[in-house]
This record gives sequence, C-alpha cells and structure tokens, in this order.
Amino acid sequence: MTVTDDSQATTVRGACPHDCPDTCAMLVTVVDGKATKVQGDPDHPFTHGGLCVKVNNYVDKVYSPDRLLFPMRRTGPKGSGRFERITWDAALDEISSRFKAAADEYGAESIMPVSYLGTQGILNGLNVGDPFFNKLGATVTERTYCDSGACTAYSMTVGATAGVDPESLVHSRYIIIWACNMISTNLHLWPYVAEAQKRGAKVVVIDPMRHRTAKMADWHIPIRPGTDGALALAMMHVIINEGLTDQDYVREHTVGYDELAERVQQYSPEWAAAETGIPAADITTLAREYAAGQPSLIRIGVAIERHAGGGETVRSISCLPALVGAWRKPGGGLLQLPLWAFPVNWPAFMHPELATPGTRVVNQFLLGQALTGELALDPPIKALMVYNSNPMVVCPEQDKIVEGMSREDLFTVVSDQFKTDTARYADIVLPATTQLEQKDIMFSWGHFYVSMNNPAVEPLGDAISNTELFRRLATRMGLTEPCFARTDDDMIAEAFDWSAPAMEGITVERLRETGWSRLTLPSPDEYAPHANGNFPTPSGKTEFKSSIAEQVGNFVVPLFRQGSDDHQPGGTVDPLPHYIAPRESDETGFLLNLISPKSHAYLNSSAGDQPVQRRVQGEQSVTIHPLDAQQREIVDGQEVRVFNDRGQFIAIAKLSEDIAPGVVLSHMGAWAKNAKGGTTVAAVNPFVFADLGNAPTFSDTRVEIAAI
Ligand SMILES: Nc1nc2c(c(=O)[nH]1)N[C@H]1C(S)=C(S)[C@@H](COP(=O)(O)OP(=O)(O)OC[C@H]3O[C@@H](n4cnc5c(=O)[nH]c(N)nc54)[C@H](O)[C@@H]3O)O[C@H]1N2
Ligand SMILES: Nc1nc2c(c(=O)[nH]1)N[C@H]1C(S)=C(S)[C@@H](COP(=O)(O)OP(=O)(O)OC[C@H]3O[C@@H](n4cnc5c(=O)[nH]c(N)nc54)[C@H](O)[C@@H]3O)O[C@H]1N2
Ligand code: SF4
Ligand SMILES: [Mo]
Repeated sequence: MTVTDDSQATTVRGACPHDCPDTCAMLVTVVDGKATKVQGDPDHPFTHGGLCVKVNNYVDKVYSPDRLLFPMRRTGPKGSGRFERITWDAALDEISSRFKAAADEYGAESIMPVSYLGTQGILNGLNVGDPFFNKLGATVTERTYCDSGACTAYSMTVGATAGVDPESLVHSRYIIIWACNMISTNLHLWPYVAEAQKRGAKVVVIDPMRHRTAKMADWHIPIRPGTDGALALAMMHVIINEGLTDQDYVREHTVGYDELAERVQQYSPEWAAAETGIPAADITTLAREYAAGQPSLIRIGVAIERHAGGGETVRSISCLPALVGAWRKPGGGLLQLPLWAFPVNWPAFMHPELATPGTRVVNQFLLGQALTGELALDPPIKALMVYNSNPMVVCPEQDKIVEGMSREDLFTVVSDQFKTDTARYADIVLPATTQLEQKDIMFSWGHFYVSMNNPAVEPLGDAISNTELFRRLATRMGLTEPCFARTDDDMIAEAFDWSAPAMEGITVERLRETGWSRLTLPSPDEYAPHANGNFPTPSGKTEFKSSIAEQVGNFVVPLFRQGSDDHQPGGTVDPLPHYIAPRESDETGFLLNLISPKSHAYLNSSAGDQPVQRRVQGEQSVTIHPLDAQQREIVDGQEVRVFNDRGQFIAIAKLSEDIAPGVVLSHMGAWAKNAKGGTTVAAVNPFVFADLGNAPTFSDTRVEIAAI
C-alpha cells in the first residue's frame, strides 16, 4: 500500500528479504516510479526505525550497474563470466529442451536443483522451486546449511516450539549468548538484552572470539570451538550434584532425570576444563549463576551446531532450562527459532505429493563430489539449476565445485540478481528481481511479527521474481497441475493457516495496509508457554531421555528437503545427551582451528560485491592470536596462505588478542572473484556432516597458516 505526501513521493511498506532473524519492516520512498530511499519502520517494535549496514543502501543494490537484467547465454569458457543477451523465449526453450533431453537419456534424477535462502519470503524463498522439481522427478536437494542439526536436536528434546518471545528478554535475569555475534547478526535483539542488563541482568557470551557482542557483555568466556557440549554437560553435573535443580519442575515436566543424573557424573568441570580450555572454577560459577539467576535465558547462535557433535551439543543445552525451571517465567528458557510460532502452510509451497516416492536425495554440501563423480551417482548429474543461492561461496570443497561446474557436459542454469561466482559457470543466466520489485509475505525466525512486502517499483529490465520464473518454466515444460498456475496473490492466500489461533484478526488486506502485525499470542510480558510443561514432544515434557532419538534416530526436518521424508539418515542415536569431541585434531597435522562465522557487512555472500559493503568489510582476512602468529613469523597486515589438505585461500593476517589462542577466524561471504588467489574460506571447509540433521562442520576445520 502507498501513502502519498505533498512532495509527490510515495511510501511503500515492505520487509527486508534477507535470511536474517530480524526481518525488518521497511519503508520505501518512491518518486516518479523510482525508489529513492529505504528506511526502517519506526512503528515496528523490533525494527525500531533502523535497518543495518547490509541494507541501509538497498536502493544502490536495486539500481546497481552490476545487476543482471536480461537472460544471457554463455559465450566464453565456463567460469569466464562472458555472456550474450538472449530473450526469455530463447532461454526457456533451451532450458526446457536440455532438461527434457537429460531426463530422456539419463532419467529425471540427472537434474538437480541447488537453492537456499537468497530471499526469505514465503513465496520466493526456500520452497519456491520445490513443486516444479518434485513433479519433474529431479534429484531431491537437501539444504541443511543452517540450524538443521539444531532443529533436529531441539525437537528431540523440547519439541518444535517457539519457547521464548525475543521481546521478553527484558525480563531475563541471566542471559547466556552462546555462539552468536548478536550485534552483527541479530542486531535488533540487542536492545532487549541491553535493557535486561540495565535492569540488573548479567550477560555472558561464550565464544572463541571476543567480538562486538562479547565486548558489551559482563562476562566473556572464550571456548575451544566444538567443545560446547562438554561445557553444557559439566554445567548439568554441577547443577545436579549441588542440588540446584528446580525439583518440582523436573518432577512434573521432564522425563529421564535419573538417567541424566547418572550420565552426567562422568562430565565433571575438571574433565570439561581440559576439553574446553575454560577453567573448572569458571564452569562451576557459570552453572551456579545460571541456576540461580531466574528467569535465565540461553540464546544459541547457528554456529553452535557446526562441528562433529553439534547435535548433541544442542541436545545438552536444551536440557538446561528445564533442569533449573527457567521456562516458568517470561524471559526464561532457550531461544532457538521463534519461527515455530508461525502457522506457515509449508505443504502448499513444497507440494511433496507431486514427488515420486523413493526419489534420491543429495545433500548440497556434497555438490562438489556429486559433480566431479567422486560421489558415485547413478544417474550422474547432467543438469543443474541454481537459484536463491551461491554454492561456490557457501558450500565446502570449493575446488571440487569449480571442477564440477567446469564440466562441458553439465548444463547449468543460474537465476540471480548478480553475476555471482556461481553464475560465472552457468550456461544460461536468468535475471531475478530484488525485494523492491516483487510481492511477498514473510515469517521471521527472530520475532513474532508477520510482514507483507508490497512491490515498490516495476521490475528492472527483464528481471522476474522466482515465482514467475517457476510459473514460466512449468508452463514451458507442460506441467498442468493447478499449483503451477497460481498467481502471487493466490499464493499469499495460501501462505498461512489463517484460521490458526496465532493468525486471529490478521488478514491479507490489513497486512497490505499496515505492512506487519504481531502474531496473536500472549504479550511479551506474559509469554511463557512452558510454565506448566506443554512441550510438543511425544510425552508433552522436556525429554532428557529422548523417545524420538530412541525410535526415529537421526533425521533432517522435511522442510529442508522439499518435503521429502525418503532416505533419512536414521540410525541409532543414544537417547541421552552425551559428548562428541571435534573430529579434526592435531593428528591432522594442522594445528589451528578455523572458524568462519558471518561477516558484519555482508549477508552471507549477498552484498559481498557491493562497493559500500566491501569498503566496510575490507579484504578477505584471517584473525590470529599474536602468539600463534609469532610462532609462524607472521606480522599484522601481512598476506598469508591459509591451507590444509583440501585447499587454500589467501588472506590478510589480523593479529588480535580477541581470538582464543589456537583458533583462527575468517568470515564467510567474500566473493572468490575478489579474493587474491581466487578462493575463499569455502576451499578449506570439509563436507563432513555433524552428528544430527546433516548439519555442516564449518567450525571443525583444521588449517595451517604461512606467510607469503
Ligand atoms: N551481518 C550478518 N548478519 C547475518 C548474516 C550474515 O551473513 N551477516 N547471516 C544470517 C544467517 S543466515 C545466520 S545463520 C545468522 C548466524 O548468526 P550467528 O548465529 O551469530 O552465527 P555466526 O555469525 O556464524 O557465528 C556466531 C559466533 O559463533 C562463534 N563460533 C563459531 N564456532 C563456535 C563454536 O564451536 N562454539 C562457540 N561457542 N562459538 C562458535 C563465532 O566466533 C561467532 O562469533 O546470521 C544472520 N545474520
Ligand atoms: N564457511 C561457512 N559457510 C557457510 C556458513 C558459515 O557460517 N561458514 N553459513 C551457512 C549458512 S548459515 C547459510 S544460511 C548459507 C547461506 O547460503 P545462501 O542462501 O546461498 O546465501 P547467499 O550467499 O546470500 O546466496 C544467496 C544468493 O541468492 C541471490 N538472491 C537473492 N534474492 C534472490 C531472488 O529473489 N531470486 C534469486 N533467483 N536469487 C536471489 C543472492 O543474490 C545471492 O547470490 O551459507 C552457509 N555457508
Ligand atoms: S539484514 Fe537483518 S538487520 Fe538488516 S535490515 Fe535486513 S532484517 Fe534488518
Ligand atoms: Mo544461516
């Protein structure tokens, strides 16, 4: 909807499209059909009038001279980035004939989609291509980039619940921010934490890096990456052995306490000190304070899952709030994904019933291996379609992706707003609209507000939205199911279960007008859904001993695999939480533990090629402790080679005592084309899955560093 003022400028209500927990409400100023400014909606309680360094100049992105505005066909060698303009008709003809040829000759599974969350809208986001590829019978793509292991572990223990309202953090008395650099990655949550701090809460950050957020905390606890499970288990050891549990809560609302109490005896603070590098006395203090500081709150970041035992780590942490009765009051418990509160009608977007049962599933972390043939696939991948993602930068084993995408016999289509590192390897490139040019409706994974994105301007050039892309492809491929004929408005009408209690009083019409609405849930001052148990687990309780782990074993949430439940990892999972040490150790011969969290200025790899953001973020760098640098004769600002047996990248060394000794940090998101040597941190990351949910093991990466 638009509001007109005297100066001919109109204001259009939209929402930030990014895969960011904040899902800010945006106001877009439009003059003569051109967007001139985006700003945060001052009335939106969470956005509070401010966007962020990634999005403040979104208008520059929309009108960037680098935008892809027309379909293009490759003219140079793969990777050269040389293309010529073609029409949509020609592009669709070529795609449909190549897809059909691949399916005829090798079977439809020789076609593989690769996608993630370039845009997060319900229409254009995670599942936009799923009905098309399900119907085609293409390989099912498993997308476990983000929080998949945590989702599996969390639902095994407390169920898929939005247990905490982020806005109720003001009521927390003790806040542990665990593997989350909130001020960079969840900026709009910080004021609630700061308010709690002002009211006397203690804020603790557990992170190998003393980052922006850690510097604002009352206590920063540096930890060796991948050992958080040891810390959580030792905290339970202290809480149980010192009688600090909330006995009534444990008795009434949990199962498996006796087994848990027995299990944690082996995990003493002294044992955990050796694993984590945190003094035993600090572990004991943390456990005591956490138990006493009710309501206490743990906010886990996505990085908590990125190592061999990531799943068990989240299972252990998920046990803590019930043990101390933290769920009793608003502001207490575990903040994972508020997303669970949104009654999104996922089946209407995935259409799993269109799939052929038994269709093979290939995880995208194995993309390099799948394309090079190292992963034996029958049929092999002959056609690839990438949209909403930049696998060249976000997937491990970059070298293999380069090799695989260079295959002359592979037909690759990439839809994007920009000529990304991935798009440079495409045979056909398709231009995608930005959020200002498309319609969408958004959930959030960081607050309880649903928002509507109204298009502010007409699409630039021949760019189209993802929904339009799949409408066109389906028509060209002769798919006639009604879902392929839906308009964007039809899809919005299907986006939620509008009759769910959380949607009471919320309508499409009102959302168009107001831009956003809080879900119909108790207020942040009253929101405590597990004050009396009511966990969405089979027993209705927090399951210290997990019946799902026992009966189902390991699984990936179907949302991350086009709705498919086929070929789940399964296998046995010990129903009690336990410790799994990092996979990579000194035995690899590489002595430094590399972590690759989010940058401050980019949103994953989005904005990674924009001038303003590149200036803020600087060149690809690696942060190293002065002691580690000295041993390697590396000085601050020097160019270094970061390497292991998988690959290497070149970065500027930043010496800092903010990083724990033995740990080095290089942010993900930089573009390979801008990096000296042409590779990024993705070149050294392993493809290996964590224990649960096929989560990545980015933080479980050993490297060495040498001066150049
Ligand atoms: N600025 C910015 N914001 C973003 C994004 C972005 O790219 N840039 N991306 C968005 C997305 S998709 C996501 S998933 C979120 C993620 O945001 P976060 O949840 O904050 O995750 P990361 O930034 O990857 O890592 C957070 C912290 O975890 C630490 N860490 C790494 N490994 C370990 C470990 O084993 N143990 C512990 N205790 N700490 C560890 C890192 O040092 C880092 O400081 O951010 C979203 N917001
Ligand atoms: N080493 C390392 N790797 C990581 C992580 C890490 O912490 N360390 N984090 C992982 C995590 S948590 C995540 S979420 C993933 C993120 O992985 P991705 O979701 O692939 O993130 P982006 O790099 O931002 O890529 C999104 C692409 O989609 C494009 N895009 C945006 N909007 C649209 C649209 O409307 N249509 C189309 N067709 N394209 C669009 C953007 O221009 C961009 O090129 O990365 C994972 N990879
Ligand atoms: S990236 Fe996140 S913080 Fe920035 S404007 Fe978008 S939703 Fe808000
Ligand atoms: Mo993510």
